[in-house]
Amino acid sequence: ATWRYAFEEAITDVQGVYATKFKEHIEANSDHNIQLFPYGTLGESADTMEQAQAGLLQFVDQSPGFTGSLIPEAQVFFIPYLLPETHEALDSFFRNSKAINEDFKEIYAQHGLELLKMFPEGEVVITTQEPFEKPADLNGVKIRVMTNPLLVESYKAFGATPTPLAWGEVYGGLQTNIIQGQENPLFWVESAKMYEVSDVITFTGHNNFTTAVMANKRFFDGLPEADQALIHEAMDVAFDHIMEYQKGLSERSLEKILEQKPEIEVVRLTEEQRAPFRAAAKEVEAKYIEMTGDSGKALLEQFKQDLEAATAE
Ligand code: 6CS
Repeated sequence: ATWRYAFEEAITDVQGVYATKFKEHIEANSDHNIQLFPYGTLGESADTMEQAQAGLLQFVDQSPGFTGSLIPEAQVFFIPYLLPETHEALDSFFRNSKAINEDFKEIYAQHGLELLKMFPEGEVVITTQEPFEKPADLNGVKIRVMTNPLLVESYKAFGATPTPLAWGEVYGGLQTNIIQGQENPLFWVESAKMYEVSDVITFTGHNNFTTAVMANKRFFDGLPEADQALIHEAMDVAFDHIMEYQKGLSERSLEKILEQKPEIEVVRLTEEQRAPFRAAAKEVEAKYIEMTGDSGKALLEQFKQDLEAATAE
């Protein structure tokens, strides 16, 4: 059969590289074909999620940044400074976390989705027009965020004016000054040419961009066991590949950005400067609990336990 798989980026970006590896493994080991739909070919993230839930797509990559209103618990990824910063700890966390591999799987299943894999895409930086080093510097600055209620709370706690927008509106919004900043990993700042419409890149260390790949659950449940096993195997192969692929990716992307725009200002907030942003995380965590209740609270506890295990290694 031909299976349709949509993702939120170009074929040469992290989600595209992941999807390509998955496709190669499936096609090399079965008679099935995977048809890939990069960003823009089927609409925005919200559109492809609807298509996956309706069974028009068999696979979809949608980041929790857009899943937050459908699945409130998925907002846990936007509590600032929660995820570890090192590659090793992230790798271990995503591989071994019970919250991710069991608890979230159940939660997504309630929405007709078979969660297959979550993986990190890279450290998030903030791009702006003016430099900032403390929350007060962000007062009145409109920062675009993905359409995720908790991400809105994060940027409020950071002192900014958050503006949730679909991806397609970001470049134009920066160009016309409807927004003055946005957050994303460096590979995306480079490939989507965010640097053309931003003057400052700031490392705050507050997050890593997480994404999720899932299948339509009815489709997945109806497959023979051998196909289900092959899909899981291909997801594992793609995960290994993408973790390897990401080594040095941020550094390479920053070099390319600096080649294109040498005058862009790169700021790395010191630990001291990060302290008030770190402190804001408490407030955001409280909002998360408010929004998700007992289910979110239990998930966060498991999440923290898994993080501890991953960073202790
Ligand atoms: O900021 C966004 O909306 C986009 N960022 C990334 C890294 N991937 C896809 C997403 O649409």
